[in-house]
Amino acid sequence: MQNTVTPTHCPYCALQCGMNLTSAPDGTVEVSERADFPVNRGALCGKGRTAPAVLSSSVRLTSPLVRSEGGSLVPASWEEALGRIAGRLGRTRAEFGADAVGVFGGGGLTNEKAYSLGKFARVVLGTSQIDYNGRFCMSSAAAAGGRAFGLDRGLPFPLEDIPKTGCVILVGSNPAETMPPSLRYFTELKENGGTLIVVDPRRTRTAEQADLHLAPRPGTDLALALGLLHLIVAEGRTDEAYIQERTTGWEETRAAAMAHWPEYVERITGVSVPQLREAVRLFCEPEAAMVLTARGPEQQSKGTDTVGAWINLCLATGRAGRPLSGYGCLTGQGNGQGGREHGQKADQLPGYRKLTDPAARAHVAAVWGVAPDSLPGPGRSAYELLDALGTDIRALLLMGSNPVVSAPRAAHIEERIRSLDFLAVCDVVLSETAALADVVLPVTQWAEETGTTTNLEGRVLLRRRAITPPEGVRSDLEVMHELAARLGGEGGGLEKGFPVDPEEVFEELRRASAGGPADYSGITYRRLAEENGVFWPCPAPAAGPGPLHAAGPEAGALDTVSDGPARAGEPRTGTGVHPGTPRLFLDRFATEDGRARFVPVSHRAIAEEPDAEYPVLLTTGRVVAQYQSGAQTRRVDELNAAAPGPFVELHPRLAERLGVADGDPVAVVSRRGRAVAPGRITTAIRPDTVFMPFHWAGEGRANTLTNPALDPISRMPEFKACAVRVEAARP
Ligand SMILES: Nc1nc2c(c(=O)[nH]1)N[C@H]1C(S)=C(S)[C@@H](COP(=O)(O)OP(=O)(O)OC[C@H]3O[C@@H](n4cnc5c(=O)[nH]c(N)nc54)[C@H](O)[C@@H]3O)O[C@H]1N2
Ligand SMILES: Nc1nc2c(c(=O)[nH]1)N[C@H]1C(S)=C(S)[C@@H](COP(=O)(O)OP(=O)(O)OC[C@H]3O[C@@H](n4cnc5c(=O)[nH]c(N)nc54)[C@H](O)[C@@H]3O)O[C@H]1N2
Ligand code: SF4
Ligand SMILES: [Mo]
Repeated sequence: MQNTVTPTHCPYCALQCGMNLTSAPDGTVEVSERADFPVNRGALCGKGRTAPAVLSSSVRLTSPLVRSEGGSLVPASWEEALGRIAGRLGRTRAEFGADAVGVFGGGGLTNEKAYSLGKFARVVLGTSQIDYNGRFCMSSAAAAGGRAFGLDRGLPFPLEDIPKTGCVILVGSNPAETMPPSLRYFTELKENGGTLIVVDPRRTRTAEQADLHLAPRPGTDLALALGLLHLIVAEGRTDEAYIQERTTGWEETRAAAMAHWPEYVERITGVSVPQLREAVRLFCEPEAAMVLTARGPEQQSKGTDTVGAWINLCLATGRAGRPLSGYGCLTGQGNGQGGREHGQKADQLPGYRKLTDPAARAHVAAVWGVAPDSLPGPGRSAYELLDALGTDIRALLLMGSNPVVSAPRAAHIEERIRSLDFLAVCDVVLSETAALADVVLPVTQWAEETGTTTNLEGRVLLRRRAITPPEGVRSDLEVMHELAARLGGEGGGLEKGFPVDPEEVFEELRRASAGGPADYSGITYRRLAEENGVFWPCPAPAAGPGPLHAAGPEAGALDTVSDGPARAGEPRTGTGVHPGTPRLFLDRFATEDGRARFVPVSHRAIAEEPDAEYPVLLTTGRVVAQYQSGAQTRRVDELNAAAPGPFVELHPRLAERLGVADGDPVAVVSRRGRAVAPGRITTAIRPDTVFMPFHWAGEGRANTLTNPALDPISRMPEFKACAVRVEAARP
């Protein structure tokens, strides 16, 4: 037997780097460079390089586990484990109603899984109580993008446009640690004469590359953007012709910005007026410019308005919907983009449709073969759902998240999870959350199964199965198929709606998304393999009159039909095949009148300002060698060697006041709890702020401290700013 080489993509972040996997007859798997994939051109970070370590049976689950009479998790057969889950979910539903059963998904799940999970909740369980961890990720940017542009796609242009623009403002984004291969785009920007501005309370490895680093107090990005807009107006740098032609609502937005004087903004943010002026000059002088946000400004209780303020800055200067200009959000998880489009979100149906829209319900219900009235309405957002566990929600099915580590106010959420009547978790490893479950199902992962993801550029990608999974594990799709069979009730047969073949699921997803904002109907597995990804929207040419909503057309039907009417702003080819849409909004925005909408916003404080008792600000985030809750990467030796545990980053002045030396244990106390980790003293952070990464459980868990105050629109918790007290933790 020979080695086989399979081109595929990394299991982790939203860059979805291309890689080749070589599997040898003896079972070993190696990652090698895949230079033909344009996004990373072969480069990988340490997490991607070491990803095969998590395929090893020594660190993962290979048998279902059930909770024994004695209270411990013991191996069981699939038959028994699936039977228990179906029995308990069915009984909960019968006793307390369908909404007593909750479902929690993840932005790391493939499109096929996310789609099936949303369908499973609504069709099999009949519950409205489904949401997912993407709510903790980029939901504020999604809400602001939808509000301004009528459509939310992470980046409205490919990464390859970045080096060609004149200036990029990166707001609360640290790609040097969170997407290392993407740093090349910013280096090339500078080589081409463009400038990079980084807005971050810490002088990160990314900020070190910047021409200008602004270090605002955490939670004040909204004021900062308003101050910049004020200066843009005062200096006569607005693009009046563009505002006239392509936007609405400027007057109110202008008035709101004029109330934010630069000196006032300096007082709120700590960024000096000369620095504000310099940022305006760098942003406005070139022909084209971009603003990119990530979790810094988004994970705030005013994240939607904050992102809105940065979008306003782009609109006022004519820097959106034009070549090499625009606003974009750098999504986070492997399928952070696709995971938010196909129905695992509380208020959503596939194709980025709204659950409250009667036409959307009718279309999707027809694809699913159910009555539109049978679809439940919108449910609760992620934190609200987790907070309701053990009260309204008695049983939970969880797939693709580890909230015991990653949810805000985690000790409370852990307690809520423990109070459930029943918890079932599908995972690759025994995560901290899986360890609390009544039944754990071991599932296949990236290299062992085929599926699609959608990267931060809106590029839909094909991950291919490269190796045979170990005995004893099954795919998430099989789990849903089997549970549908057992929960189908009288007549049964529901499992037919949950195929185990991912391509079959994708074919149905195409039909369900057809005509929706995130239209995948023109995308096929074959195209994805041949074209190295396709950008949505990519509609299939309409087959005769009327939308593609029949429940039955067979796999090939959508791509053999002739050219239908083109939608405004979308390129067409003469072949009947839509080429996909790398760049959005160049002719018109996705709003009804085609214009972008200014939304007037004003500064407001964070939900929990420091006071005498809790005088310091805590912010949280990531380090390069660990991923998210660490469930996967904490099982990789090389990554643990590079990032062995939690720490508290603090300024020398604060350290001196507390009497702690580098490496001493530091206690951080908030109204939610107390965490202890070694201090890491650095001038790279503001003296009024401490930083903790959130990748670890136990004593150093950052989320013991964080504040679950929610943004009123996106329902995003305020991970990036809360009030704490910091002390030396003497043993
Ligand atoms: N190594 C690694 N890479 C990852 C991940 C991972 O866990 N580890 N996760 C992936 C996922 S899901 C995501 S969402 C992305 C996240 O990617 P990023 O958004 O780049 O990551 P964070 O570290 O959460 O936050 C970015 C920066 O925001 C800064 N910040 C904190 N508070 C504020 C504030 O109030 N304002 C501003 N402007 N900045 C602030 C922090 O100092 C930090 O440097 O990364 C993806 N890539
Ligand atoms: N303090 C603080 N907290 C944060 C953040 C922050 O910046 N600060 N960031 C937030 C953000 S942006 C995010 S995205 C969340 C992420 O936090 P989580 O939602 O906890 O995400 P992961 O740690 O990636 O958890 C994914 C789980 O699914 C498993 N898994 C992987 N692939 C599959 C699969 O195909 N099927 C199944 N069934 N399971 C799979 C993994 O092993 C892991 O246990 O954390 C949020 N929490
Ligand atoms: S940057 Fe992201 S996608 Fe690329 S190798 Fe690292 S974790 Fe994987
Ligand atoms: Mo994320």
